[in-house]
Amino acid sequence: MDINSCIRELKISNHTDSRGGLFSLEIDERYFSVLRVYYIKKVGLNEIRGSHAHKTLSQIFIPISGTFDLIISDGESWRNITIQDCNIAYALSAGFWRELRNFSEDAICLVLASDHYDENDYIRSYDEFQTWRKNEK
Ligand code: T46
Repeated sequence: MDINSCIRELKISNHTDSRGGLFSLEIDERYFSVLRVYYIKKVGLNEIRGSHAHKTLSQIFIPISGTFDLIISDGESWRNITIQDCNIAYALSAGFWRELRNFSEDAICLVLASDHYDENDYIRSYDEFQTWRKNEK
């Protein structure tokens, strides 16, 4: 899989009415089962979350509020997606480097993960990630 197809946009449905906001996302269980949920919020100015790759974990990033950048690498090229539309979620496949940067003060990112937490699934050095990618090909 290449850097252009590793991210899929998923439409979040907006059911907002006079009572307030309600947003939903239907997940196709043939492609993704949710085994864990976590969220990131109150990230300080210039702080970076992520900066690692996952060997097998797939994730769906759901922007709840605010803006931030999702930066992806395949070990050679980089892609920057500025997330500012709370009506789109992003499904990221395993095997890609990710960094989350430039969080606005009000940014909240909900993440659905395809597996339980496992530190062995992380590659936390970019050099190691590049070597791992080459061996995976
Ligand atoms: C990812 C980016 C976007 C747990 O114990 N359980 C969990 O489910 C998670 C996500 C983390 N932790 C512990 C492990 C560390 O001791 O929380 C601590 C901070 O985790 P980490 O440094 O991995 O946090 P981020 O924000 O750099 O990365 C997280 C996810 O770990 C990662 O999968 O893609 O968000």
